[in-house]
Amino acid sequence: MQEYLQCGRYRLALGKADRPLVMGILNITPDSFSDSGQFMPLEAALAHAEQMIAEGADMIDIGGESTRPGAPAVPLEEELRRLMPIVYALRDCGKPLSIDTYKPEVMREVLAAGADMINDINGFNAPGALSAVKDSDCGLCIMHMQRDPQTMQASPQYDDVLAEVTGYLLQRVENIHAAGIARGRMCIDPGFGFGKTLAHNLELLKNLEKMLQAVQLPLLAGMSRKSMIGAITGKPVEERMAGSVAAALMAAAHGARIVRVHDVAATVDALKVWQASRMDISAI
Ligand code: 7PM
Repeated sequence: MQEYLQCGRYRLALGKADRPLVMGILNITPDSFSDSGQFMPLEAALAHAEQMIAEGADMIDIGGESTRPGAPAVPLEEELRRLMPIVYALRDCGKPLSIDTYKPEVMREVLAAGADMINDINGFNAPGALSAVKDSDCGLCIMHMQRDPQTMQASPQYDDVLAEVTGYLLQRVENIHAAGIARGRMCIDPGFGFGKTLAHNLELLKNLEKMLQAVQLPLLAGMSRKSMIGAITGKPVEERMAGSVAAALMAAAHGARIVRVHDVAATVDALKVWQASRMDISAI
């Protein structure tokens, strides 16, 4: 198994004995501030990023388009208008910047501005996505999604969710590699909640190591505050921190090397305790 992830200006160590890296979610879509209807002011976004870094985030994931189930697509110009000032303002923050986008034009712009990783919920399937990332040294997060954000949660169906998601990721990794992109730049993501029922999500979570065994690439897990946590706990989105932390720990225990979370401080604490409990006390 690959022990590092090449990520633009950074080569991230993902050692097996260590805890997973924590990717802090910086959401700049209007939905995250439902009362205003405005997108997040630049100062608020920067303050949030700095806070997550102070809390121990290893990388920052910036999303300019809501991928909430049923959400309408955001036009290219609007996505760039939201993202670019933040990318410029944060590029020297000392942590790798990941951009959550599936649009090749956005990939090109943010990479030219200094972004280190492209996190594509669409698995780099858009025409032009691979050529947009090829000539940089950026990291790629390759995620599985069934159908698209508008329709994915209507009635997700699989004969064998683990085999189908694993097979998809294996095939994408092969295609992306064949396009001339090194495996050392790639990580995979089962895409929790992206065209999956609770049963599908749990089947994937319980079997992450099988997926890792098959694909042999670092795995990123994103369950933070998602409806699967709400379905298990019966809690609304603003009360899902403890459930989300538990999910991040379980993903770590099943071999995830990066966890994508909103609640950085709580997750880092929990992962430190998890890590400490796995090793000799003299090593702390
Ligand atoms: C509204 C609802 C906004 C849901 C955003 C979301 C993942 C991701 C997202 C993930 C990777 C969220 C989602 N989820 N990228 N982007 N993996 N790689 O809950 O699971 O954060 S967006």
